[in-house]
Amino acid sequence: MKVLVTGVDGYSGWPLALHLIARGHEVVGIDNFVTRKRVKEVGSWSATPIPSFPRRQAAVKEIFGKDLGFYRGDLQNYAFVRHVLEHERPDAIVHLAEQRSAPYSMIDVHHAVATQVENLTGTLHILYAMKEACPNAHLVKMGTMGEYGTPNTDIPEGSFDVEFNGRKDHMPFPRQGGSWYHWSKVFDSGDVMFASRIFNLRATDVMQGVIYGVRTPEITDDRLLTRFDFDETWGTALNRFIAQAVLGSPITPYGRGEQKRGFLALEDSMQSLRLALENPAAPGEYRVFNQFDASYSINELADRVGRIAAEFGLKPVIEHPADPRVEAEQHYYNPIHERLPALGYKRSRELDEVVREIFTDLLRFRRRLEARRHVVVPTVQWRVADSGPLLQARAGSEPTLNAEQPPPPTSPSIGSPA
Ligand code: USQ
Repeated sequence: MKVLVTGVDGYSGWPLALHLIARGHEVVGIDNFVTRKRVKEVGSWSATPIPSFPRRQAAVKEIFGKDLGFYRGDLQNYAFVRHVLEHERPDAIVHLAEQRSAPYSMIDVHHAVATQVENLTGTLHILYAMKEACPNAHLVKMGTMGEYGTPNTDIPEGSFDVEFNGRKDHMPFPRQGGSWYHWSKVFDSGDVMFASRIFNLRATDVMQGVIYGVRTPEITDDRLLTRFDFDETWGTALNRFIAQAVLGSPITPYGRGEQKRGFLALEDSMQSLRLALENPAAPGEYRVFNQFDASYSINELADRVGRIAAEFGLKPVIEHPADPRVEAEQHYYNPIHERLPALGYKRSRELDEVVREIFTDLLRFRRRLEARRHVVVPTVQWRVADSGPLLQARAGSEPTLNAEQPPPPTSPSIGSPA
């Protein structure tokens, strides 16, 4: 199968390309390298050294003996998107190329707008280009478990039966995003669902939990490493906790630490996406997969990291800073996840073994963590509009809007000293 992966240079896109190539699929990628720029914008970098994309392609050729096709370009440019789809006519598209950080979207109005404009525009461009160029292709769209929020009920896979005032229907489950980023995914979901109906497209919307880990079996060489972010904006809680332990910095579960999320190892996320690709939705079908393995509270993650850190001779302390986010710090959480197991999904990695693997890698790259140790401390407050302390303190730059995107109309103060 020929698969187009948008965001192929990213944390998930890169190992997905390797995973598919290793299994005989043809992969073509798109990226504009905006994540590399934006991580720099907050003064950070990947703990793992990431080669340039041409060097990544050369490593794939050498190690797998296969070509990884690539287009450098921006999904904000419809002519570009249509050109790629017309030229490649892929069997499937895995759409990962979105601004993926909730904290980044909460910095100020400009980051909120950039997140939503880019994410929604890129998705709409893909939907229209699919209609014009490859209407039989299957879209696997990366959404997030965070679209549902944390309701006090079980969470179905996308939709549920409702009875109201004596009448019944099957309807989308209510979405309650917890950041401008999460809302962009909610709006995307509505657009993909609608497009599948009017354009008769095949679509799978993946509600993915928090991914952890830095390795998959295909990453056999340092040139094939995927990125590992640990700063406040781009690093997820578990990745950050391990980096904090390596740095001797306190581990920071926010607030009461009883926030629960669904988690999935990187390798199992690749397995899930491949299963979705190999078992496509029918024409006109919009289906939703809840993609995670197990739920943990943030306190459980912190405790595990602390326990496993001791095996490496580290003695981290756990501190609870006030929660900078606006979120429930204690809540019910029980999402259903049955559709992927029904396709043959089996969990292959346990949390503890992956945490040990991350420690092993991060200790190798400790000097890269040391060189950016200031970025692990949380500074952004979600409650205060336009505070922008993170950018002012660290970066001194405007958000990196994608090419062809006009600058925001009023952004003179982002990161500027005045
Ligand atoms: N948290 C801490 N301490 C930290 C960092 C985070 O307690 O130092 C807490 C947050 O307050 C939150 C939880 O950990 O309650 C998860 O935060 P996170 O930064 O690990 O993940 P999140 O912002 O939810 O976003 C990540 C990915 C995003 C993906 C999402 C899946 O960045 O792309 O969509 O996980 S989900 O969480 O299911 O929405």
